[in-house]
Amino acid sequence: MRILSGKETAEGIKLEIAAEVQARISAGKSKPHLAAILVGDDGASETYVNAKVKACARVGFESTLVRLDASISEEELLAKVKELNEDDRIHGFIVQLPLPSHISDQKIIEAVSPEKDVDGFHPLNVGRMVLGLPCFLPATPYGILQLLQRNNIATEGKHCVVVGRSHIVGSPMSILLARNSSPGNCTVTLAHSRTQDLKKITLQADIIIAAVGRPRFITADMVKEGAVIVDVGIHRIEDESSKSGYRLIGDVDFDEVSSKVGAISPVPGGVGPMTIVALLKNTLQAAGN
Ligand code: BQF
Repeated sequence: MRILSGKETAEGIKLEIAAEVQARISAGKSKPHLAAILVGDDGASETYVNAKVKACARVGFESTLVRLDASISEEELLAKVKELNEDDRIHGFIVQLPLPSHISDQKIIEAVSPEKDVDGFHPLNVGRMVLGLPCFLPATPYGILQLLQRNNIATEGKHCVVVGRSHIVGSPMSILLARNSSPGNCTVTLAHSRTQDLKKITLQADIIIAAVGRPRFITADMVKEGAVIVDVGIHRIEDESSKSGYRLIGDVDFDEVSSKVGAISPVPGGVGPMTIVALLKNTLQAAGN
């Protein structure tokens, strides 16, 4: 069994990005500049935003973190989005999700200028993705494509079962893997919570993308011997032996699945670091030539 280390793969990509930043600077161009809006003080969201800011520093990007109180109105947040849309110093920005329940995620997503939408969540970018036109790809599916490509996982003609149909992961992943490109050209099944006889379907998969959002949902009896498993899940479980009091696990029961499969991405250190690096790639793209 091979471990698909997102951590190592992402390190290599970060070196490439850092070199491109240096080349930009030598050519008298600006550093790519990513901004992130964080609303409220949800612990996990803070961790994710901090990881993005740190990654920017690692590759020589500028970054700006905009922290706003959880009680901010939708109108005030829209005004901040408009401000970032109009700020020429910022090439791309994200609004960390989820937002407090009194604010509409969709309304905020649609307010972000598509040219600065490095999360690729704006309907214009989603539509362009579906059509195979140039766009910002959503970071997690983009990161997974990079993980497969850079670890030489063959996808052409393979049966890929995506479990989970979220707008951020499952749905775009199914579209990207079905495209006539590389990685791509998969026969894709998109399974979800209403799928009947899921095990019968996952047992046919050459590649499983586990993005259901349930801890250890994919068990050994559900996977074909030699299959490639990409675990998108990220769950905190109590762990008294760890100094934080918790540890991270995925949507796949790694301990029982790993001995049966051809390759598997771990949690942590799998898809997560690839998501961050995909955001960096989008930001570099947003900065232009
Ligand atoms: C790792 C995310 C659910 C909901 C909103 C590295 C990240 C995670 C894990 C990270 C995620 C998950 C992010 C690891 C960003 C991925 O070493 O395993 C990095 O920072 N992520 C997010 O911004 O919003 C989320 C998951």
